This record gives sequence, structure tokens and C-alpha cells, in this order.
Amino acid sequence: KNQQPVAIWLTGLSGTGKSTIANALEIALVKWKRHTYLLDGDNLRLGLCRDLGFSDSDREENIRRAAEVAHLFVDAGLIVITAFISPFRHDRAMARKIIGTDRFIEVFVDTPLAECERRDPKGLYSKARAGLIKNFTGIDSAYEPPVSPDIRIDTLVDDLPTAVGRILAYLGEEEHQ
Ligand code: GGZ
Repeated sequence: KNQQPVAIWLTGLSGTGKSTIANALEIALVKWKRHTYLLDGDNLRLGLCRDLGFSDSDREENIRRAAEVAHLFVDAGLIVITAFISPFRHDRAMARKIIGTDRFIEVFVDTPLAECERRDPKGLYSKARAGLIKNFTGIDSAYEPPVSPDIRIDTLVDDLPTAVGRILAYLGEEEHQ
């Protein structure tokens, strides 16, 4: 049986490694000869969502548009990988509804805030602490962790190949249902 098209929805704080996991997962799926599309803030916030900032309502609209685009690509038969902070449960539930409950795989990329701040690859946390960036997730804007994600990746324990392997294993299991 062929792999069902799905959206693999990564959620987690800035600096958890969502994009790194998304990229590595895409490479692995292409090796499996799957057609994939990766959606993230880098390709959406520069174009389709360039009018949006980081207020709660702008994030909601960002996630709504991302989910609608993901839905189109899933309909076209692609495996869509998304890498948005998507901090609010309500917005992730909306994304699940838009894409289709049975075609939405929620992956919680779980890294403690203190570790994200320690890594701070783009210096954004220190800017947020200094008040130079407002509404920064984890500092002065909430992150609501998933209550029952399909997959949880603990980046303090799981290295990149392990994380990708967990997602691939989940997809493989789905395939045999
Ligand atoms: C969170 C922000 C903010 C604020 C700019 N809060 O680590 P990054 O840089 O590359 O990823 C973050 C990205 C988050 O965009 P998303 O579209 O994923 O967010 S959401 O799902 O909440 O709509 C970060 C950068 O944008 N960034 N300002 N205030 N992240």
C-alpha cells in the first residue's frame, strides 16, 4: 500500500532544531522516493505571510494560511513537513481541522526554554530579554506544549538521526495499518 499523503507538523520553541529536523526528514523521505514539501517561517513569512508579525492574532493567521497551503499540497499527494513555532493549542487544533484529522501528525520538538536560551543561535533570546524584541515566544509570549502529541522528540536525549528515525518509524507503522 502506498504511503498516504500527510502533514508532519513540527511544533516547538525557537531554537529547538525544528528546521534542522525538518530538513533531515525531507532528505530521508526523498531517499524513500516520496514527494515532499517543506513549509516554514523562512518561506512563508517572506512572501505569503509578509504582512504578519508576532501578535497572537498574527500568529493565528500565519498558522491558518500555513495549514491551508499544507492542505493543498497534501491533497496533491505530497508529504508536507511544517516547521512553525505554532505556540497555541487552539491554532494547532485549527491546523489539524483544516488539513484533516487523519492526515495531521503532530510532532512536539521538546527542548527546555533554558536550553534554547543557552544555544541562542541567532541571538534572539538575548534580544528578547533585553526588550529589543517584543512578544518573543517563551519570554513574553506563551508556548503551550502539546498535551498528547503523536510524537515527542526530546532534543536533550534524541540526536538528529534518532529524531528523524522516530518520525520515519511512525510513518512506516501508519503505512502498515
Ligand atoms: C518568536 C520570532 C519572533 C517572536 C522573530 N517570537 O528561530 P527563528 O527566528 O528562525 O524562528 C522564529 C521565527 C518564528 O516564526 P513562526 O512563523 O514559526 O512563528 S509562529 O508559528 O508563532 O507564527 C524566530 C523568528 O521567527 N521570530 N520574532 N517575537 N519568534
